[in-house]
Amino acid sequence: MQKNFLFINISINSGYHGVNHGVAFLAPIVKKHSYRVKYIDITADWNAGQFNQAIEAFQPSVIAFSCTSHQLKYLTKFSGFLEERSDILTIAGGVGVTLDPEWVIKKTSVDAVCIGEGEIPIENLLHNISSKKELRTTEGFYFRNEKNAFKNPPPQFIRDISLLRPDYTIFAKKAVLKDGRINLMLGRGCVYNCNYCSNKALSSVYSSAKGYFRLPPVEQCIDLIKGVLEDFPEVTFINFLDDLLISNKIWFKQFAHEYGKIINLPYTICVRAESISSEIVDAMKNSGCKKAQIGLESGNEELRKTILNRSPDNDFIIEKCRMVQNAGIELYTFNVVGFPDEQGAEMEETYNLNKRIAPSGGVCTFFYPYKKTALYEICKKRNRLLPEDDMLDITNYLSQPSIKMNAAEKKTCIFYQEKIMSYMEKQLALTEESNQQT
Ligand code: B12
Ligand code: SF4
Repeated sequence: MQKNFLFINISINSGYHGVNHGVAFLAPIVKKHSYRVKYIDITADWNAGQFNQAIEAFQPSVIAFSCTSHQLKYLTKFSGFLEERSDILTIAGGVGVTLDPEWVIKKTSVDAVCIGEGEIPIENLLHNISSKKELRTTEGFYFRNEKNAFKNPPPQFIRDISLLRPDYTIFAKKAVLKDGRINLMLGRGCVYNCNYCSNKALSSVYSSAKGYFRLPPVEQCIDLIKGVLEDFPEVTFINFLDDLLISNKIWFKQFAHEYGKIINLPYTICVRAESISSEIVDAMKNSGCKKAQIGLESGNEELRKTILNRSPDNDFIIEKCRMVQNAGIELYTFNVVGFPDEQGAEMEETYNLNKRIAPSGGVCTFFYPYKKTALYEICKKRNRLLPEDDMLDITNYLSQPSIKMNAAEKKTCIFYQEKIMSYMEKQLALTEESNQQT
């Protein structure tokens, strides 16, 4: 039997072209089982001919799709092209699949779907394949059957992630490295519970979510980074995508110290106002942090607290942002408009909060209600959800309002998204100009 394993990342009009970090962590496990691994990033709406041509070139025995909720429509389409291929085992995983495995089993043609983190389920599946055991009882996978599905709940998530190592060599080099910059993830999960975010829902697929937020020991993180730098010696800048590296003060201070001493490359980090202190900012600065990204989401305190479940008030946020900026670290903000019943005046407050902070740049996206989140339920109760087919047509959160709105609400929402984005573009131009002068 061919031992060729093909990962397919579905990313059509997703607003992002880069690596899939989840797949980077799964690839070493597949390789360990002596498979040849290939990764395809589908970024255009391929027809059957294009799809089959790409498949034939590799002759896989397993095809593993990965996608977010925004790409599920294409999972249906592409897995449909493989419906007659009983020689290929087709599986799917990722955030979009984890949040609604029942939908995926019903509406797509994949043989099995993985719920939650894939390391243990993939290991078990490949083990069962090589030892010719019954696949349909593999933990963490729902298997399609003619009438219903074989449902095997996920095993407990890996508590100690210190030995997990991503393999970025499976991706095209231009996806991994952009102008010497690389994106990395060190931890898993989050301690907060923002109503619009999928994190809580992702952790709740486990029988116990206790300990879901995990950071490897500092030594292992440095080892992981060193391994990546051996594979990609051209790296000159690291973007850490983790939400919460600074949330554990003791861990972060130790990490910053070791990172500055051993890795010593400039980097970007995500921050939350609650975790910023002068000690943290000093540690960031002294270890080479050049940029920090903070989620403001909305400038209206009431909306932020009651609808988004984010508690700090504006003055507190501004004070923390100043601490970062005064240390000479560029600050970028994330903002969202188009929450259920959000008024123009509230979006104006988001604009005004940004003006008070004067960030080096940032983005403003449209709210999208992800299944199993608290805000999805709020939208449902308030009759704000779009019909399912319309939701599936929205392939990212950058292009359009994503809940039911009347024409005037929609116009206001688009107006403010554009207003905040154009402010960000101006701020970014100023930042670039001042960087060129220094
Ligand atoms: C880092 C990150 C990014 C990075 C990198 C994304 C990437 N593809 O790796 C950047 C900033 C570029 C990004 C972009 C976007 N992101 Co993002 N991102 C995250 C974040 C913070 C962490 C994701 C991550 O790497 N986790 C760590 C890895 C190890 O976990 P994982 O990806 O889930 O993979 C594991 C399992 O899902 C599973 N698995 C994954 N694929 C497969 C396949 C098979 C076959 C199997 C068996 C298992 C399996 O095994 C993996 C290892 O355990 C999450 C929030 C979160 N905490 O999850 C949001 C999140 C995934 N992003 C989200 C979104 C919406 C986007 C964008 C669409 C935004 C946009 N442009 O509009 C794009 C789309 C990117 C894309 N096409 O993948 C949403 C997805 C919501 C949803 N329900 O689908 C999330 C959950 C945040 C949220 N708002 O709730 N993102
Ligand atoms: S938005 Fe960020 S801080 Fe809030 S729960 Fe999600 S990952 Fe955590």
